[in-house]
Amino acid sequence: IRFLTSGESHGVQLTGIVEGIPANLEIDLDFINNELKRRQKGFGRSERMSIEMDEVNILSGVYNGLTTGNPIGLSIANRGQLRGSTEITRPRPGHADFSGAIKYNQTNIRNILERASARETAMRVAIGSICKLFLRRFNIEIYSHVIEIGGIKSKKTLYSGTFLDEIKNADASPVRVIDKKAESDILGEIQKTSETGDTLGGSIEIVANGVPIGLGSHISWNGKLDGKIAQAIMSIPGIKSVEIGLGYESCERYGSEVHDEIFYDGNGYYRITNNAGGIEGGISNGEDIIVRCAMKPIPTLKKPLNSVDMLTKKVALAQVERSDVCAVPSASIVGEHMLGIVLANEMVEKFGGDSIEEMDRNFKAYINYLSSR
Ligand code: EPS
Repeated sequence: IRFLTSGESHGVQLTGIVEGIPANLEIDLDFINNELKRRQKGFGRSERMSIEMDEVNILSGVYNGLTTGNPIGLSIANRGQLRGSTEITRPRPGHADFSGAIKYNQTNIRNILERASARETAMRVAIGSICKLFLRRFNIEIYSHVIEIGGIKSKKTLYSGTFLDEIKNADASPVRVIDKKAESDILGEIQKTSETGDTLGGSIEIVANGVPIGLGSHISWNGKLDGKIAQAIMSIPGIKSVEIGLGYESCERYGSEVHDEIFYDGNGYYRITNNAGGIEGGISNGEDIIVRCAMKPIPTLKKPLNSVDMLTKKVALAQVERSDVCAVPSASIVGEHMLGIVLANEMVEKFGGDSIEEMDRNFKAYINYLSSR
């Protein structure tokens, strides 16, 4: 599966093409649009989110509600369009502004920030939704929740198979935090931060349930599933670290406290811990895949940091744009979709996929094989 997006934050529309989705997959438009709505929510987003009503248009590759195997063309209109705005010459520290303007030889930083904007992730969610529908055909589901914002931590972190039902319900919280006390402290902190003109980051946990043993490979560096996931998640704007399973914490423990012992009973192999986050040697091991990632605070500050006017070379305050105070809840939705795109790609690679029927056959044969091991 490969995909491409185009579009600027305040341009006419976002455009996407995804190739490699097998033929005869049912496309539920309401599901895709609901995923787009989930990304738009979250306490701390800018008023832009009350302007946008993200809805996808399917332009090609789907006929009578089923994929045809052709590349799928998609668009999402921007309501918040901008025409004839003034030039921006004062880069925001932490944004793509400075390096982008130099690299692409642009005097108007707007030409950089319009594409660097996380608006682009709306199209990734549309494409990821198609991948989620596809994964659902094979009983793979992806969920996420926010585990920390601005240093306030949810008590429910380090998922190890025990509270999936609560994660499934994270949409009920305006910040996608499933610990009520942390949720209320975080809401207060976002409100306070917005009043002081500052911004907040946080961290997220994403869980894929139902992934079969054997996606990814140990045989070459670029076939490793954890490597592919890390790249996909790190590509989400603002993400600064990615962990699989126990992640960083595993470097501080004995091996006997990290590795998940293997057991067998009449129903097959099982584990009682999942510190590996469902991946060993770059290969899925049948346990839930657990990805955690940290997002830095948004670089656009209402109370701007020091910068330099790149036209006059004089000291200046950074550009102030309308922006979000905190977009961590939205990033968690984008994370679900980036993980979905990676896993969908691995499923197609392993089970060959010109049509869903062909994949079903291959998948069933593999499940039979597993029961013989
Ligand atoms: C963004 C700034 C804000 C966000 C935007 C990302 O937009 P605006 O500058 O128009 O207020 O709302 O996010 C989206 C539009 C979106 O759909 O997520 C930025 O600078 O990255």
